[in-house]
Amino acid sequence: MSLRDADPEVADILIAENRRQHAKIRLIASENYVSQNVLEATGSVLTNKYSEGYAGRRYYEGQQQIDRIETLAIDRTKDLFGAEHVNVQPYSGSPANQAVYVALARPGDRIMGMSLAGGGHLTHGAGVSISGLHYDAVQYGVDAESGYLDYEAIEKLAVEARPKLLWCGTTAYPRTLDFERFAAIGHKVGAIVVADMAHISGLVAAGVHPSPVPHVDIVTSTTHKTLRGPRGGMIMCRQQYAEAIDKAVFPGLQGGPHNHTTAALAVALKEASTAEFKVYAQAIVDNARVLGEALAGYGFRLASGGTDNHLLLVDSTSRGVVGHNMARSLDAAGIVCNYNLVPGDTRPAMRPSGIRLGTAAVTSRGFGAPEMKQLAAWIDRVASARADEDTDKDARIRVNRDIAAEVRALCDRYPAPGLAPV
Ligand code: DSN
Repeated sequence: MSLRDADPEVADILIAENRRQHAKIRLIASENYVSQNVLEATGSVLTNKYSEGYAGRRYYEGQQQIDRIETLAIDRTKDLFGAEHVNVQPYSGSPANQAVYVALARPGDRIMGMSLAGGGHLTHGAGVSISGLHYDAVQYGVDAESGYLDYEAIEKLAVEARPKLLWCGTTAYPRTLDFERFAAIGHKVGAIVVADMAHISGLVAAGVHPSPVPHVDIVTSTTHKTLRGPRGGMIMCRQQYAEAIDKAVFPGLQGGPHNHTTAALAVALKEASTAEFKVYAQAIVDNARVLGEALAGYGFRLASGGTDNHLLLVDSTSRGVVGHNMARSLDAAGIVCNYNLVPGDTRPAMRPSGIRLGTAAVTSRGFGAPEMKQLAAWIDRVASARADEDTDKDARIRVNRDIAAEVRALCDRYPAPGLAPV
């Protein structure tokens, strides 16, 4: 019996989400469209298997194929990134980062990472996460004026704080990270240096962003952002930390790995090692730059003045619209993003000044420079309608609805990978 016959309620939701993903433009910087082959591996019989432990050392029998797939994913990660040791079992990025704490720190130890407001991640020491609640977290941010990381200030803070772990890596920073500099700062004060390259791992794989692997002690990543794999996590480390990391992931934090995800990751890693993927990653960066330049031309202020990577932080108050309202209106116009704090923001996180835009997903659809300029023009129209006090609510709804129809027409010309035809 098909899913449609057995459970029409769920089938309807899946179809509606497929339609939404087709008909709207995805600018959420942490999302992407996986290939049909990655989807196929994700929805495979490997979801049926328990396999606590590691290849050759499991607590369940019947691991003949599971050991093969996990070893393949590990070997492909090592080849792609040049890592000494790899663990592909973390369920996602936050559990991967949590495993680093479990392996290498004790509750109460001092750790240092980038603040959420500055563009870091919750797990880098934010007060509301275990990383800030259970550890003595010292936080750095970006320079409020320039929007860039200030490595001298970070070094000064590290010398004062002498953290056990120094985190580098971002979720909302549009510029290249100097991992060599971070490693030098951390090692000078005796810290273990951890790079969280979740957002940029696809760019790193393609050589479009410098790799942290040669410089830092541990590298964590999600697998579903620019890397364009299934939702999951991974940890790479120097051999000296291998045993501690593996023990922290299992049995420290997790039970059985999600083998269907491991299989899909192996597929994605093979895709990411191709010449086509290098072209794709370069196009992500080129698209972000073109989108940024076009938005700046419409008077939007960009954090740090532009981008080197896949994302832009746009201060929408520069066009008279707070981030939350901008993101809501854009969604009504068929353009999906998230609202975000910008450097030096004095507004609360739920009503911040800006939006974050990423080009990984639209580049997977095949968008290029002309579509980026079109996108900027739509974003300008949405902002104008939202900011104009003479535009009443009905007129604004009409503007957004008109743009949504134009967006839909463009999306019809660029079907997204992996989606069923609509
Ligand atoms: N914070 C998520 C993002 O960047 O969207 C990832 O964890």
